Amino acid sequence: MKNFTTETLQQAITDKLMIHFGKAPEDATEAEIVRACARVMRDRIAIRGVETRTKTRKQGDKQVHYLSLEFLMGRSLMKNAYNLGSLKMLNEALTNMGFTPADVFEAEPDAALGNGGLGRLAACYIDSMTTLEIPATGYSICYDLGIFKQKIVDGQQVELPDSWKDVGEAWLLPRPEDTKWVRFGGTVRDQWDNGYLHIVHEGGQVVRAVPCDMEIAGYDTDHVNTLRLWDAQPTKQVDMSMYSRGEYMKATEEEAMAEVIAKVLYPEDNHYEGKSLRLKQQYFFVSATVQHIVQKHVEAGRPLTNFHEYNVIQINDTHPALVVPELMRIFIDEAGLDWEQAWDITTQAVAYTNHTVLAEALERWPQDLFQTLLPRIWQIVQEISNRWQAKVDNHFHNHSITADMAIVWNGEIRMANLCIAGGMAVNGVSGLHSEILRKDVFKNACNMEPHKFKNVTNGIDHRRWLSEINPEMDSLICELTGSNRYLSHADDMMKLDAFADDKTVLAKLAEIKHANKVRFAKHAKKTRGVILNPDSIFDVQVKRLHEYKRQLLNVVHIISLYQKLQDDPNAITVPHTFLFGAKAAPGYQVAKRIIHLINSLSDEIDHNPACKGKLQVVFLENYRVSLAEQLIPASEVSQQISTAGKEASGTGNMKFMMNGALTVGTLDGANVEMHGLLGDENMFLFGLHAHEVEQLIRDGYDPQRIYQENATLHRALDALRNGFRDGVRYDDLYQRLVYGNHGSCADEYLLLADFADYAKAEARMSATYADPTAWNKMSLHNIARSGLFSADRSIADYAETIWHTNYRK
Ligand code: 26Q
Repeated sequence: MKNFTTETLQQAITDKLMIHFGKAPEDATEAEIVRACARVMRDRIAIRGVETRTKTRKQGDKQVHYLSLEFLMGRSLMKNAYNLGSLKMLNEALTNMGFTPADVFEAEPDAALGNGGLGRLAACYIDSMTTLEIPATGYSICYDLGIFKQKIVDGQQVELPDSWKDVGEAWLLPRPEDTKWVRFGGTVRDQWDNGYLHIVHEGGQVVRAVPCDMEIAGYDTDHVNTLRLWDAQPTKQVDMSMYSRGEYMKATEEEAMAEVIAKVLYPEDNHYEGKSLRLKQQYFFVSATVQHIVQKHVEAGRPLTNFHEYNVIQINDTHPALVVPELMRIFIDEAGLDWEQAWDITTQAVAYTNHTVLAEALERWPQDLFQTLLPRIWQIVQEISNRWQAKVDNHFHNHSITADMAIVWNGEIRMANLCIAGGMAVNGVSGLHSEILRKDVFKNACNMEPHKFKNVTNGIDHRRWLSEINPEMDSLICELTGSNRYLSHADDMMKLDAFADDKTVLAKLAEIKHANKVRFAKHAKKTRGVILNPDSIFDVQVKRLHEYKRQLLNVVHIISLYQKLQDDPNAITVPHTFLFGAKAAPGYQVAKRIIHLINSLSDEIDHNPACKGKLQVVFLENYRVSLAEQLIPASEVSQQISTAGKEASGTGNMKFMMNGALTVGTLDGANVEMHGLLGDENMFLFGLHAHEVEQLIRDGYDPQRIYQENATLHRALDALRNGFRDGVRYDDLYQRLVYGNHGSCADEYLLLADFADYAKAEARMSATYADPTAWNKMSLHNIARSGLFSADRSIADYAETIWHTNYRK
């Protein structure tokens, strides 16, 4: 199909505006323009979608089904225009119509159907699967409300609802003809029918799952994939007879229960909560998805016995783990296969990605809840559990291993063990993380079935996270590598290494960074009224707020710098701006206190004249995908300072590296791979290694001793305890670090143990910054070697080692 020209695009947008809003371009608001543009793009992509599906069906290609409770898509307008090769035309068309393209793009709300890393990963992967022409579908829930909007009021986080759909819905294509029905509760009984035994599940409540599709265009390809978002609707219409009987509330009850399922995304990141509604969400989208996949397979005229040869189901963490019993249910209850056949197919079709080793994030559902809500699935899970336990017993003859690997145990269902038993592959998301899974978290399972355990290091959509958001850098890369081939072959960026001693190139690099900083400073001033100094180091930590990510270590270090500056006004020679952005889960009190602290410290430093032009702390409200897109190209230092062994991979680290920021970090997650590419000389590593963390905790960690022995740290922690000029004290955080509080052990994440080395790394970083040539050279090496972290590489790894599908090379 031919590309848009500026004229055809402009005409199409104008037509949409008139048809949908009855408006001429000059009367349209920016939001209306966004919706019109989205519809135009959507139509174009939808046509290619039809062609793609026809081709896939004809060729009988194996399909990938990527299930995730989260897809953190962000904005789509620029992305789709970019992938369709129409970004230039769109810019021109908008300008011709009297709009400022940047303002139009800025008016699109983020589709924020995710919390952070895991959800954004799914979004990057669907782009790469499409670009690599893998027939793939993403499945999730069409939440009304995405992750909450964060407001800072008096230094503290306040959550506001995020209704993204008013505008965002323009991307969605409702597909009522593919509606599925999902049953909750009720009873299960056996029934004999013509000599056959049937399972009958009846009663309870049936919810309608209606697909809303978001079509996904790939880069430089006509291939289109679909992100299928299930919306929940009541089956019964509101019962009018109840109304007339005066049972007004009861009449709307069922409707309310159905609709609440797709109401809101759970805002906990890396933390499990055993809420009944969450389990409903999981089964709702899993059941609708599995019904759909099996139906399509059958409609293609194929027997279920080869289901796994044509379908692979990748599950994003354990959240969609119910695919295992749901496949079994459909194969057995609906298709009449016997248990062995059904198990054989299921365990060859499902693959599980683990994203965390934090104990509090591992899903374990209470049996009572599970049994009431999903009676038939519960029966199947029990059978799976019993058979698995027999297999484990038979292999190890060891009671504690049986307990460790059990699926149902002590009145709980352990979803990770269900995924390991019910799938053909388990992968971690970085080398270190996969090693920890094999040697520690899942060591017994790995002993029994080592072939299942794989690693696929995470990656990011480098077209979005580099080319699209940093166009000047994109031009420089194209110029230096001789073409734009790097867009589909990220390893081409390696060619940049050859320019490490080229003064002109290094100067150009510095110039681009500075221009991005100025642009970001303008944006920050316009949107939030903060004044940033573009001639200071932009030192950035943006990610969800979690103790293991150690934002507090960064803060304590800044306090120590502040105190140093008070002793000696010349202590800081390179002006330094520390930028933070983070949402805290609404119920995570400690995380909220840390946000408050950052704002207190920011205020303190702002009011101290000695800090002027030298030191600044800024908390950026409502950190989200679209803010990251503006901030990352302007960043110079990337803080990746989690306690070693705790961050499964990290993906923000990759985005910063690709945009030329230098990392201050621990040897954790994918930082380890980064270090392998860069060496000690191109990043600022510090801190304990994962095995040393383990060792220290085994030997008995004593933060009090460190507090007593390190005078700088002692002083900084005392200041934290007493608080700053706003009068808020942080004794609770102090206690947590030094003595332990609320039953937690002191300093669980070893901030104090790593403090001294962290301060040294920051000092090395500042000293290097003072030498622009050295800095720019390191920056260049970072960009050059970041190609490994393209999601295209990750997806190629999945295709080769787990999915066994073809892909465009
Ligand atoms: C589970 C049950 C009930 C409610 C919520 C949850 C839940 C929700 C989100 C549990 C975990 C998450 C998110 C986890 C996550 O984002 N993990 C991150 O995944 C990234 C992609 O692989 C990694 O880079 C990060 O290291 C990892 O922390």
